[in-house]
Amino acid sequence: MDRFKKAGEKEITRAISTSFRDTFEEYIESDVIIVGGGPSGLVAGRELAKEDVKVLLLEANNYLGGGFWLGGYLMNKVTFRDPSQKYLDEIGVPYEEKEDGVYVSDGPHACSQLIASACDAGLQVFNMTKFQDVVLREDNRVGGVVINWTPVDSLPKEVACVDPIGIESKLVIDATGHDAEVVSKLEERGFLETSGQGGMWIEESEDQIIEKTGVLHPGLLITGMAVSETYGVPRMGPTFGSMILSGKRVAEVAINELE
Ligand code: 48F
Repeated sequence: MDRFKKAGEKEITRAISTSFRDTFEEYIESDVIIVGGGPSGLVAGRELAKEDVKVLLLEANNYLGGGFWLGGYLMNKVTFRDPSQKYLDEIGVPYEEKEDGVYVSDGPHACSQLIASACDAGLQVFNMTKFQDVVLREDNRVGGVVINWTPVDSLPKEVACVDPIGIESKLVIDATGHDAEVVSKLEERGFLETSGQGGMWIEESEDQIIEKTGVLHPGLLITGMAVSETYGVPRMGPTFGSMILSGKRVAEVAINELE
């Protein structure tokens, strides 16, 4: 058997730190920052990266995927209503038709394949990174985000008083799901008012989410369940077609905005 090439602690640590530093420096300024790595954020990231947009996705957890690993009630089967299953063909996820126009995939397979295809397209990810606040410019335009490492941000202030940092972008996309974290920072400042989602009605909800996906405030776009929370769309429940198509839609709108 071949022996590993000689390289010890200092080489390994230097490789990690220089590589991280180079990437970090490159993404201090991006075209688009996506906050949240669930299905809508990942699709948006993939679509933007495919068009050579410089796009950074921030995720508070170590793992990406948000609610896309499970399909509801801890059952790991994810559903897609026609025509959203066509996106699964594009990223190579197998599925079967279980009800008329209702397609089902394994959650872990669909989720991991979406993550891989987004990274393959060129999406850059900072995980364990928590969005804290917005950067605001003239006329209250969103011009970036304030971030900290998740473990630091989660400690009580008395234990870890560590200032966050700001990174800049032309556009920010809120893909934080039910939390709608970026939107809520603008609401706290009185720039807009959200409604919170309505009672469950899957058929109505999915179409409304796509319709209302897009620009919410100068510099800020919204996608996925953040749309539902912002506009008071009926609760959607455990299906994912509109998360996929909302991610696609927000990427199209972002590209128009950048032009
Ligand atoms: O919740 P999530 O999957 O949002 P989504 O893309 O999809 C919603 C569905 O999964 C499901 C549903 C419809 O089927 O109801 O819930 O709209 O992913 C949101 C991601 O944002 C991250 C969070 O960890 C998750 O991975 N996130 C939330 N707050 C922050 C954040 C924050 N402050 N900073 C960084 N990431």
